[in-house]
Amino acid sequence: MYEVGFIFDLDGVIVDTAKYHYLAWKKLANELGFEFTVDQNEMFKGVSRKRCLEILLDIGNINATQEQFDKWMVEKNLDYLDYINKMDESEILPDVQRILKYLKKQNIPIALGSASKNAKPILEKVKLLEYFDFIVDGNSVTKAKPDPEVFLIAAENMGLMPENCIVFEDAVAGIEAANNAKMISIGIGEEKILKEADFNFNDFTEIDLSFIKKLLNNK
Ligand code: B16
Ligand code: MG
Repeated sequence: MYEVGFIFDLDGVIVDTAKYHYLAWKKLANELGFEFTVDQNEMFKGVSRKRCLEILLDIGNINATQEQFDKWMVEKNLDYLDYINKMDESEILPDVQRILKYLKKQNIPIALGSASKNAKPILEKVKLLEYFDFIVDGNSVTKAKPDPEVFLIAAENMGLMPENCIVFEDAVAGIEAANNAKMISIGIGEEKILKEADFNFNDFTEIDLSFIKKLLNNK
């Protein structure tokens, strides 16, 4: 009997929704009269929608009233949802299903730990919802990553101690959150960016089952 659980971030780990967030934020920036670049979009990864808009308005040097702020949050999300609604299984990042299937077969609890308030519809769209025993997302938390709240709630839901949880993350703030939660952090993406992670892989194709088995048996 294993006593570990796995927590997956969503954007950048399971699917690449960052490109859709980018297009929706760029549209808003352009409407407000300034440019928003792909490089600037890097700052938005793993960051809550509200914080993203604050950063965007800083970039554009725009002072918004509360009413405008709320309106732009809604507008951006509606544009983002237009992209999400067109998603299907082909957008799942390489080999994510292989790892999820293996964990499911071993009866290992699986949770989602994402900052997104759209996590559930996205998992439904790409037909992965059934793999997840627990969904902890932007609707469940009050504090954003790097605060460990999202992952600690996932651990609590799985009935596990944080040190027995393993987190897959693509964002610096997410790795920090996992480390702050005293969990095992696995960086998915560039090692030089995610250097604080306990382990690093460019993507799931690099993760073989012997590595997962080792994580399972070390506990
Ligand atoms: P939403 P993750 C994050 O997802 C994204 O990386 C980040 O860019 C986005 O602002 C945030 O979700 C909130 O998303 O607007 O859908 O609530 O990486 O934590 O899965
Ligand atoms: Mg992410």
